[in-house]
Amino acid sequence: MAAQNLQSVPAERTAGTSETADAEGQAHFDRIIAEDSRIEPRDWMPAAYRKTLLRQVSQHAHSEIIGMQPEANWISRAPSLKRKAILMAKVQDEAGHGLYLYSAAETLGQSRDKMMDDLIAGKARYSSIFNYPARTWADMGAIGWLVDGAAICNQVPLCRASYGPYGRAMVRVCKEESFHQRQGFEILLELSNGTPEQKQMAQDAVNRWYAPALMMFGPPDDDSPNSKQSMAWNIKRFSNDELRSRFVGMMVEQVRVLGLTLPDDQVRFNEDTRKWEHGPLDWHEFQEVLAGRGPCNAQRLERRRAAHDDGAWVREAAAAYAAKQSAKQQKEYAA
Ligand code: FAQ
Repeated sequence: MAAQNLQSVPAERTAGTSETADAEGQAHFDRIIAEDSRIEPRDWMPAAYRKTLLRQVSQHAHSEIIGMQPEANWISRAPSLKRKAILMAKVQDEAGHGLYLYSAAETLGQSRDKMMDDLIAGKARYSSIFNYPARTWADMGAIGWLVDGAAICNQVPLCRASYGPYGRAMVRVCKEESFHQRQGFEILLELSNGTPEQKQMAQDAVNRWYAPALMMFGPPDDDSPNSKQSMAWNIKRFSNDELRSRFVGMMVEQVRVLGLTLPDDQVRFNEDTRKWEHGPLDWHEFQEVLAGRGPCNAQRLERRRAAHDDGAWVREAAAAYAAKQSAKQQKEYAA
């Protein structure tokens, strides 16, 4: 992991009140990036860096929250008490990830209320993958194995992201995602070793989630407008295609242990490039999902809005309690 940035720009420089201050801030920022060290919230940072991070971190937070829905759908229908308990724990973990990420995004100067308003107004992005339906219990396995697997592949390098609060949040998120991936793998393994119908159900789920999971890594490098700059700023460490190729390599090994197959007869290791290759993906479908026209976009947002409305009294109660505690503390300090 990159060394921590202990040396920060003094407060008067961070305000960026003069051109000199900005120039000094920029020089400090450039040095931190060149040293592969960390930018902290108190540091001066270019407006475009702040904007990019806010975009990525808030989208990531929204993904975790919306991502609870396909699995929450199966909590009441889990095949045993043990499976129900495990699934509930996993879905709760995703809520926690949203919490860490919204907190990290808040350090960039955006309020959580504003981020939430953008999400429920349909103005904010979240991962394409969560707009696909979870049709059978085997989908819980496929989501854990493929979706959490893709998330780990994408997010382990983000533990070294140049923005301190994001990178640190990612460390814990990745640890928890590893548990999620194993639970998904184990569900598929059990189904694969069950009756022929159960094995078929596992294979069908893998067939349905494979391509959307590959598209989670984002558009091909040639169509990825943000990658170059994000990599120059040490936010992203690898390109979308590079991570997608690594993911395919991981899945090729694991699917054999599962006794299943990947629905892609063009997967191969290219000896010349030393990279895994896969068959064509439907990027038109990806763009449709991003435009809000995926199979479950409307349902996911509607559910999120309803949950937000239902939770209003909890937020009000929590705010009233916090205000009371703070007033009590002030009184104690004054005494
Ligand atoms: N879905 O130029 P790029 C999880 C957008 S968490 C929707 O390549 P960038 C855990 C992109 O925003 C899953 N939109 O963009 C879990 C941009 O649009 P904009 C979420 C996408 O940022 C498991 C445009 O396309 N993970 O799974 C997607 O350099 C199970 C051009 O793209 C993260 O968010 C997409 N898949 O690279 C939870 C990881 N891909 O903003 C519950 C952090 C691209 O300019 C259950 N994020 N777009 O309007 C990242 O690593 C990056 O943001 C990428 C995209 C790689 C997603």
